[in-house]
Amino acid sequence: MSQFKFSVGPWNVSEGADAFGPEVRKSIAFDKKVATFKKMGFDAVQFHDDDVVPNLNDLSEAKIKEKAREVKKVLADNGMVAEFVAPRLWFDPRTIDGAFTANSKTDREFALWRAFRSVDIANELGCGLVGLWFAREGTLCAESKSAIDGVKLTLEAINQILKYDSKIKIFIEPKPNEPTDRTFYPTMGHALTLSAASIDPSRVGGMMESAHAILAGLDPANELSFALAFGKLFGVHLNDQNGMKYDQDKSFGVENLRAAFNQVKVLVENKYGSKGEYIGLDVKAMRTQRDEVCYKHLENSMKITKLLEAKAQSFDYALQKKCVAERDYETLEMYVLEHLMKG
Ligand code: XLS
Ligand code: MG
Repeated sequence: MSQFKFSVGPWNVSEGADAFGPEVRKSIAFDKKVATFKKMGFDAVQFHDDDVVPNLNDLSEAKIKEKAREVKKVLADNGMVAEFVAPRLWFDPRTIDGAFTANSKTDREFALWRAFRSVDIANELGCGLVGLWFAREGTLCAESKSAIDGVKLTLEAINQILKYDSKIKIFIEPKPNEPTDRTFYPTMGHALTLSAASIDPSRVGGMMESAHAILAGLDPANELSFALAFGKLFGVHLNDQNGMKYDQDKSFGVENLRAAFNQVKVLVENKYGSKGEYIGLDVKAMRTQRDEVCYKHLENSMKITKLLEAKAQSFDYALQKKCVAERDYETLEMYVLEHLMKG
């Protein structure tokens, strides 16, 4: 029996378009996706603000809340809940040059308006958690912004959100680049520094995405451990990445099995999930997947997580203790590999 509850966003089941080619699969209606997620064993859905309320820029705050309540009913009808709501601060023309760090004051005000609406939507969905992935908080040309001012502007925005709602919790999802050339917040260390500097550090934590850590040249399990050490791991996006290139959002564990095991093991050992946290997936089906098999990447990622969870639960800690005492880490390393390769 898994200790984990799983969550997934509707964007994980996409039509397969990429930067070099158009859509290859049919669109699937949101309520159909939710029903399938439930059948697959997911417990929660994670959202961008406009996944819940399309075209929210054109709606009143009251209408936005009303639409959010309709989605909450779809979730409830399927026995599902919401994990978090993330403002999509990278699509709108007013976020071309960043959101909280945009050079235009009116663009920064728009970004804050969207962040406040994500708080409203999260409250209507009953999840109380807002996710900030700083997609364009950085520069394409280093001289276009001051990184120092960027950090201060972002901190001010986080504080504004914390003041807007005295209960909302925020996670920051660090990523070193893409779509921007250099972000101001590449690692979990940057995320938790913003937390510590905020007006309420207890309500600001981190979300670790495996591929983002790999793109930063870091070890995902150690990024998790850094947040866990401070009791600030509010979420995860487990996936995988084949080296330093564009963000591939590959199925969890398919490229770096040892690194995937280390991630699951640190989550198991630290009872991740015992305070209501979810194993979130942020994975894309290969563009080659046909419509009939367009959920396979989610099924595979969940299965690999559970298989590695069983490996973590059957780990020989007595042998680990002996090898550490004898400082024989080669034997320990070989044990781990044999443990993973054993049927
Ligand atoms: C990018 C982010 C994005 C959403 C959800 O990796 O995870 O998918 O903002 O956080
Ligand atoms: Mg992600």
